[in-house]
Amino acid sequence: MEIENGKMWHDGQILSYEDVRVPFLNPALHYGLAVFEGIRCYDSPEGPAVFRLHEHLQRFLDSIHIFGVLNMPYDLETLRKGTHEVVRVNNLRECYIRPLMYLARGSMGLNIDLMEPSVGIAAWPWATLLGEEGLNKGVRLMVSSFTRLHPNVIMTKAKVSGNYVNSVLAKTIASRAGFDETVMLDPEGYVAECSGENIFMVRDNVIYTPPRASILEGITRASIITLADDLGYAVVEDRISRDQLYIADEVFVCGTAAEVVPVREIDFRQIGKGIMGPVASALQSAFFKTVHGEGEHSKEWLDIVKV
Ligand code: PPE
Repeated sequence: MEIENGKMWHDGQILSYEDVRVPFLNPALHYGLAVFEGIRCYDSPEGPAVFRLHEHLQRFLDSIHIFGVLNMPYDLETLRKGTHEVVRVNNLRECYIRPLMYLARGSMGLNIDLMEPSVGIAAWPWATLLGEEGLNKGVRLMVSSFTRLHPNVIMTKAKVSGNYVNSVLAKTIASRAGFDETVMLDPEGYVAECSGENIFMVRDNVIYTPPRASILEGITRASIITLADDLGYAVVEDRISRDQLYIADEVFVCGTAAEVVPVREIDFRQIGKGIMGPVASALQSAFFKTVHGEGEHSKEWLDIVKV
């Protein structure tokens, strides 16, 4: 499927992309007033399986609630049915799913109460974000000179499109400098997250990850914490400094688009042995088993699309 030839759900209808009319004078485009989700669907013996769809759609509604939009017209079940429909009409077995609520119509001022939301859900096949090689051999990170968002400037729990300017600034410099991703520090200088992933480190067989206050509460992150617990690892949510990352035995990052990716180098310092470590490897395997319907949590976490 060519991405531009797909069909999408838009305000309750299935349309081709070119049939969706987005007016130029729309506040979402001008001010970044939109909220999105990123969800993956994996092939499984029972059919296309959407990973933690309920949790993603709940976070979508939570983001809209945090953002303060009072006139969101769709509930979770409507969005769930729309998501299934998009996977079905595009004949997809494995894909990335992108719901977006955007303030499409109404006043061009800055008062969201004068704007009306529209919601679209698109889906397309999307390879793992940081590359197959990164998934196996590890990626290289740099610490960004941009600070991650302060929760009283832009709220980090909401996946608001405008927030991603911060991620784009950080990621673009890292890419131009030849790195795969960038680690962002919070306003106090502690490790927060990457431009599009949460981060974990391992030291003496204990897994550490930054606390939730200044990060996006990743659904992959929550899943990894559960899988780590199943495997008998202690997981500690604690502040982490950049030099604690440098001396970790292992570092790995995770997110819907990136999946579970080992880190082999940060700021030109090798991490651990410079290859995927045993903890990242065990968790990556458990994650892929689960999303493909073969894990202990598969039944609970996969929403099967009837084709
Ligand atoms: N932090 C940020 C800033 C973030 O954008 C993501 C997801 C995560 C953590 C991980 O969250 P979760 O997907 O629930 O485990 N980033 C999305 C967008 C990536 C993109 O490049 O676009 C994603 O992975 O879908």
